[in-house]
Amino acid sequence: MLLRYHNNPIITRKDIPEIKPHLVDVSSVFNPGAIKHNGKYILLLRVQNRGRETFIVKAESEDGINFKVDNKIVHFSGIEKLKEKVYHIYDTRITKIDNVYYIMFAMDMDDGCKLGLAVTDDFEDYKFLGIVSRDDSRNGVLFPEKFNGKFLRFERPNKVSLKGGPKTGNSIFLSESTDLIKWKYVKEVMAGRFHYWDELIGSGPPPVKTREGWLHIYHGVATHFAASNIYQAGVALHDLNDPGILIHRSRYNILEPRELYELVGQVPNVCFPSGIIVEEYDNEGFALKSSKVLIYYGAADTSVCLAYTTIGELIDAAKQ
Ligand code: M1P
Repeated sequence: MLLRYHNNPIITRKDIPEIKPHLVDVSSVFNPGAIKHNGKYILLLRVQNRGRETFIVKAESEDGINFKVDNKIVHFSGIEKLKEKVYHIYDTRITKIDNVYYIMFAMDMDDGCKLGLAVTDDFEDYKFLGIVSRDDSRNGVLFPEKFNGKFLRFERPNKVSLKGGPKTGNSIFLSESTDLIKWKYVKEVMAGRFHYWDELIGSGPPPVKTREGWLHIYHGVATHFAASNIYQAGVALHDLNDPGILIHRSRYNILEPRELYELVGQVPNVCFPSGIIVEEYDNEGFALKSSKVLIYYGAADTSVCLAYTTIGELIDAAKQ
């Protein structure tokens, strides 16, 4: 039900400028975090070079479609002080809380994949705040407001090992924190539905506040096909006061690999939603049902694509 931008993909490897020595003739760009800052659309791209090393690069746009990619790599200052080796940083999710932007991402390290957190107020200087998960975890998304003085996030512990593949997971947890650094699980909020489109799951972009609940786009992976795992997007609604309560969850996916750029690439059959921009909120901070929504997603772990919808359509899809 999402409407693909007719000229997808909007960013490919060819749009990444040469940033010596790390990014020269890059292989792929995908899974961006997204947010609007000072009226501009910002993406934090995951860019891979031919060594399969991953770097984060910012892209900026006036219209959400035509992006200019920076000619420098994002540096999270302070990360160099970590004693542990960080192999890759990837899959950023951006949440604005009290006028600053928090960026949560996955970090591949010797003892698995951890969640990392950084902060910026201008998308020029970024400060690394720390490793913010003890367990192996990915797809951490912060809520844009506190609940009874506590920060909340959804995250997806990596407890499932696919044959021949990296560790992944089939349940999304709600976690809480008072300082954004130390987190504890509150409860499992969603589990994979075996035999259907979302056997493995993970949150997509950060949740959006609507009058009908927290709108939560997530990715689901169908694993019961011999040749390939199929990554799709779906949507759920959670209780406004207690997001640990799942109210609705879409029976059908809302975006699945159909176009060539989603079917073919570094990892075939992948639509991986990671960024959302909602254009209109009411004066109490709820997304308007009529608001246009831009969803940015990685296609086949190779390029960045855009799809449109509205808040009303997403709510209807969650209820189906
Ligand atoms: O290759 C598809 C995706 O695989 C992983 O997804 P998940 O986090 O659900 O396990 C991630 O590596 C993701 O970046 C990638 O797009």
